[in-house]
Amino acid sequence: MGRAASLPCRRGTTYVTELYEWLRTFMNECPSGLITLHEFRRHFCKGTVGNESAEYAEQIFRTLDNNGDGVVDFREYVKAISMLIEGTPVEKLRWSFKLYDKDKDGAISRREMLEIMQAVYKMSVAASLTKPNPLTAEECTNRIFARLDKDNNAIISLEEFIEGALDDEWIREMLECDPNTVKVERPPKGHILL
Ligand SMILES: [Ca+2]
Ligand SMILES: [Ca+2]
Repeated sequence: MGRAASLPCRRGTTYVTELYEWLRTFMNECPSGLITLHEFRRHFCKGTVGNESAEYAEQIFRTLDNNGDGVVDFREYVKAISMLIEGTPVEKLRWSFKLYDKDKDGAISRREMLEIMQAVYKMSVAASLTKPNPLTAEECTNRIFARLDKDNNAIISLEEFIEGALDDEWIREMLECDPNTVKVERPPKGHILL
């Protein structure tokens, strides 16, 4: 893996580059090789205002912390980053699924999705202000649910999540949860609105 600055800058990699930059900071500041939620949040939220990014950081941390012991080691962290850079679309979607599934019950409820959407939205709000008629986090969650929840049982299973996202570029980009690429503008005319 080269330096973060030399990573290819195609769409969606900004987020990965950022994660990689944090890793470099951790290695300098946490020589124990372990990152606690507190440290992760401190680095993630550096220079940001409000607690939206703190909530989002917490959820990313939970996703990285596989065994839930409140500590992430460098190996877990590096594994996640290399997967986000080189993983297949399905692998990346599996990771995103964990990001949304806060209580780890294997399904995404509307509330779980809305919480993440709201956090990402608040972080992207500066960009969205320039766009006319942005969708709200609620509208966005509703659209994602209408498209992904095929059996209408008010939760999104891993299968529904992956199938639906592979099928629809807008959904996939939204689910990747990259605050840099999240599209909050309304789709162009002619696009089927839900
Ligand atoms: Ca859940
Ligand atoms: Ca369902």
